[in-house]
Amino acid sequence: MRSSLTPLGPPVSRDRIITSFPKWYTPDACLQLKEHFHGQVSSTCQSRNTGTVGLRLSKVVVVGDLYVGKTSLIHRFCKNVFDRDYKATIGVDFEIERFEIAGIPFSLQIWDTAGQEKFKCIASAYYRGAQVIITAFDLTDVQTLEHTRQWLEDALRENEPGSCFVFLVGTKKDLLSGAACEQAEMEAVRLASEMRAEYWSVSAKTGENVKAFFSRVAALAFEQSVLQDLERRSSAQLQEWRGVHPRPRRARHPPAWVAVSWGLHPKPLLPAHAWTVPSMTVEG
Ligand SMILES: Nc1nc2c(ncn2[C@@H]2O[C@H](COP(=O)(O)OP(=O)(O)OP(=O)(O)O)[C@@H](O)[C@H]2O)c(=O)[nH]1
Ligand SMILES: [Mg+2]
Repeated sequence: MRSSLTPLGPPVSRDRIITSFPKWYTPDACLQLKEHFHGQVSSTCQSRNTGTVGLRLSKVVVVGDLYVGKTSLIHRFCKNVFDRDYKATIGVDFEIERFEIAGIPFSLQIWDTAGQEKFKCIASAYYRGAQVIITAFDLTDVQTLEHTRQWLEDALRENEPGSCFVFLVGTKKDLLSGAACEQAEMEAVRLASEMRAEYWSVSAKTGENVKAFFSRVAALAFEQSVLQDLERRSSAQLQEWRGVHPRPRRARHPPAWVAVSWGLHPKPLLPAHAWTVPSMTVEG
């Protein structure tokens, strides 16, 4: 079954339809603990009053060391494939993924960047304007976790402070189990809290948590876009209203000294002593 609400292009596939707010991976490192869409967002979606949200693309940038599995994660989600062979990303690449969230069409533009040092300057040119930054590391390689701070710092530098949702994603979950997995996740959750990021463990190989993760990304980005759009429209309306109803100008009175010297003011406004002419002693 497919939804037919999208105004542009073919309808979105069923597994891209989000009706309830997707849950976090762990409450110890999550961006929002709530379980429902913001009330204002729900009512705006119900009345189909979401402005241009459905027509815009929300930019998601995926960064992290080479070989951690950024491309594999994106390909698993967008194409449902997994390639065991490593093909380094050269510079950048992107995919567009369409959703229907609370009945409204919404699209993510997911940028896959190269982890190799020699491509870093090409990739960093694409960080600007990100609504979501995903910093990926390999759960089996602690060094890649340590490097996520630097990747995040570089990506944030190109964006307005506080404007991006940040995710920390541990990849290749299928390669770890039991205590080793718990240990790796514990360290990652600690770092995620410091980075103010939401933490997720995923496997591109098995597909574990991949859809749930991107649904969460899409829902948070969507909600923020709707709220920002509402805010933009209400401030535009206010400006317009002010244009039609200009503020009454304050009555212009002449300054007090003019009023006094023109005799408009019955009494001097300054204290009496300020008006006293210094007495002159006439010697006789
Ligand atoms: N077992 C396992 N291997 C994975 C997983 N994800 C990726 N890999 C393997 O890890 C290697 C690197 O994956 P890529 O997705 O190409 O890594 P990347 O981060 O895009 O690398 P760069 O483009 O160089 O930055 C490949 O051989 C993948 O098959 C996973 O979830 N499980
Ligand atoms: Mg790649």
